[in-house]
Amino acid sequence: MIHNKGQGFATRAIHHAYDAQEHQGALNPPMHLSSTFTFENAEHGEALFAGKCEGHFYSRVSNPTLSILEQRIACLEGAEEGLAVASGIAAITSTLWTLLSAGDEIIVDKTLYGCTYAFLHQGLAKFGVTVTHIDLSNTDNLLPAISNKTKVIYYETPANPTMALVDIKLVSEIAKNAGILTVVDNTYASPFITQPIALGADIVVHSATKYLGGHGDLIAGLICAKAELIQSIRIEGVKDMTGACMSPFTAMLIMRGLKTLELRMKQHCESAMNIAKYLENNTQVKNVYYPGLSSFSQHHLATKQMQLFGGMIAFEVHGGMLAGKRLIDKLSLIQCAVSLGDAESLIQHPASMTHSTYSPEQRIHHGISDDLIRLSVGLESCDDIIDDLQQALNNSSIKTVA
Ligand code: 3LM
Repeated sequence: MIHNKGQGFATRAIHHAYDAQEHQGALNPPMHLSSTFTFENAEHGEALFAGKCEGHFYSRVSNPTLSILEQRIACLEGAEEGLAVASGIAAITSTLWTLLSAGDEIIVDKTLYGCTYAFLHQGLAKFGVTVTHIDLSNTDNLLPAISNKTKVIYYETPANPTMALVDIKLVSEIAKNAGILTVVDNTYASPFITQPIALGADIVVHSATKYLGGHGDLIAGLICAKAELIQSIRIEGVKDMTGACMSPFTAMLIMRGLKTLELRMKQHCESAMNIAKYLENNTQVKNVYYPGLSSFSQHHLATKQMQLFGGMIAFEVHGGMLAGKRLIDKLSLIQCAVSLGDAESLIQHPASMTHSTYSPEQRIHHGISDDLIRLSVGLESCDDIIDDLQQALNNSSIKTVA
């Protein structure tokens, strides 16, 4: 294995946990398309099942190709171990089902991705877990919400779709003092921008479908934490509860994506900054939410815990939801689609798409405005993305407010 302590992010994203010379010189890790693995003898099989020796026995539990990816993402997140699963939602469900039991309480942020919200309220709540939302962008709300039943604190930063940030260091400190585990969904930022574990978080979950894969051609999830936690999530959450393992082919595609993660993130961030400024200066645009703007209410926190400010922007145009939808319909380069972190710029309307799992009343309560438009800034030439926004704003009869 290549020893890479002290190497840069991109080097680790390309090389960590793989030595071609151990694989007949193959530059890329081989894809182990094998559901099962043979034992040396019956005693070896028994020892593997009892966890008394290391090795693979069934790909729902572990697989050599996945293992390289798992070590690589753990290295990028600064975690002891990683775990590859079938989707971002599989990462979330496998983790939370492992950590929580009936009677426990989970404190979650006010605003979360739509299907995470649905899982918490329709999934976890059905099995007797109490779900308490608080606005974690104000850390003062946390201590009063903690009870002796609180086992987990869960949040996204930046939050999908509002872009609200959570102070990872502060929340981790409060949680540690109270003996509570924190789980951070790091999908929006990616480990290139924020590494929650270094700031004190216990577990990081990812939708690897997004920036980590980076090309819109797969669905996948990743989990990072201390070895002991990963082992319980692997055995209880993935092997026995969800069965939501990743295919070796998907692992290969993610490792291909990771090779350019740093390059891509730098470009996503540079373009997003330019586009956020362009939108902010446009009189047809009412509000722009981007952590890199000095007008962003949590800009100071962003500069503390984000290396760059990400590729996601939320904004509202004058004239509200209908005007926003008209704008989306006039775009031609920017594609109207959910998901994010792809090479293609993607735009969508959270209230009717990604966050339609919330009722209209819940959306108001959770701070998701009907007027909000979400843009995932892609890797096209930035001027072309701005030109497309400009022509769509010109052609969608959105009023101008000076
Ligand atoms: C989306 N989001 O367009 P998968 N955590 C976060 C996410 O944004 C997502 C997941 C977890 C979107 C997907 S909506 C139908 C499309 C912060 C996904 C779940 O299971 O890999 O999709 O990840 O915002």
